[in-house]
Amino acid sequence: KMTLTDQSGALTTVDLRMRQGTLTVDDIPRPAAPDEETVGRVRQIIAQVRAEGDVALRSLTKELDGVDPVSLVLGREQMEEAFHSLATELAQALTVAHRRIQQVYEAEVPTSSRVSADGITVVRRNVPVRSAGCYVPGGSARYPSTVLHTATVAAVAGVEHIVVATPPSPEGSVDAPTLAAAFVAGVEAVYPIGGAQAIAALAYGTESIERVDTIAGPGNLYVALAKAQVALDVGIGSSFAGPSEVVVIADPSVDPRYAALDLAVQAEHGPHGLAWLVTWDEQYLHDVDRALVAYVDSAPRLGAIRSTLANNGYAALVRGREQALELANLIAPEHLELLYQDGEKDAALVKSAGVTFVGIDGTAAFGDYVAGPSHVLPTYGTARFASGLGLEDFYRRQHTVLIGPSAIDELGWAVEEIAKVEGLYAHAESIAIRRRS
Ligand code: HSO
Ligand code: ZN
Repeated sequence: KMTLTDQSGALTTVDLRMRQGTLTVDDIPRPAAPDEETVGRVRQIIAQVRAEGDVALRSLTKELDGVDPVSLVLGREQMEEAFHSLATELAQALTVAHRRIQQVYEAEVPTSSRVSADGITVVRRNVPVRSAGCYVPGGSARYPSTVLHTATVAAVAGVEHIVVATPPSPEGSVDAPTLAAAFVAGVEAVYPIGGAQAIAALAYGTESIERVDTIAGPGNLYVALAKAQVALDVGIGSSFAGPSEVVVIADPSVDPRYAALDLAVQAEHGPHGLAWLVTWDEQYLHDVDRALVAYVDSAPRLGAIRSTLANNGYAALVRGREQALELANLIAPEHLELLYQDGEKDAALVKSAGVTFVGIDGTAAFGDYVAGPSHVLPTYGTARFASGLGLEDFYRRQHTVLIGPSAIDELGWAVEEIAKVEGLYAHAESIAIRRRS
């Protein structure tokens, strides 16, 4: 295990400079796994929604969110009205963010492929799912940006029906910025329903809510557990977008207050986030830590930041860039910042991160809103094998195999050989009969 040396400031210091041998994934501290009781509660909620539909959605929302939804479905007119109610700057900001996300994904639309050899032609097509449900978290913040960062990707992928579920506002509706973002992104309906009950409704449908083919978007523990439980019935994507995480690799070429704030950026999503400062300069580590303490003391979201930092806030002292990147790859964070001069060439050495920001102005806040790539990203170390939300989350890849007249002569023998060794005689005979006639 790594030795956690002290927690005098905001971050727990980890000194890796003298460490011999390479670090492994098991050296990285991770938050604890969910308990059985929560898993069971989620199971009950899903069963209740499946059994009672709208009635369950209303009573669970009353019980868990403390509000009565004014309506279970909000339509395009309400979204449009919300959009026109916004201050011009906000409406423009949402529009700019939407346009940039759209540009990034339009450039990524894959071309279909076609390969012909030995009498067989294989065609690959990307077929969008018919409908997608975007889950947009609520809680202590609201997330119009998450509407854009999910629905826009689905729309570029060609999904015909896109809906959003999000926890209700205190009035039992959905706040105007979130509704407006849904308008901008071309969403068909917004449901003021959150948590496991929303996931159940999207997966199985109710009287008012049509079931979808795939669910995208981040969520809290309840949402994550609910997705895992409905995964045989609906697409849930491959990455786990849980509490926000950031690793900031920085050195004295950057104002320590920048690094401190960038740690606070993801920590303020709290309470279960993860924030690491990684540096090779001991004095700088203390400067950032001090700047972070100074910020946190007056921060509006002090509670969330503190709880993230207290549980999962680390400052690692490393020998240099190489060890910094090695550590970052093991942490496999949702966001990685190379906050120093000439970071660009190091970016190629990053293997495991949801997204990497390079440059001294490379705050992940750009990515959360306007950079373009979806901010729905793998957390909890899943960046080791998963990617951020992308077009693939809304496509099925399908192959069409055209067997031409010469294939029997050219390849039939190979099928027979392998079928025989596997002892699968019908397989072999389906070819043999054709070769004989
Ligand atoms: N940092 C979050 C996304 C977000 N930030 C939305 C602000 N609003 C997960 O990447
Ligand atoms: Zn954020």
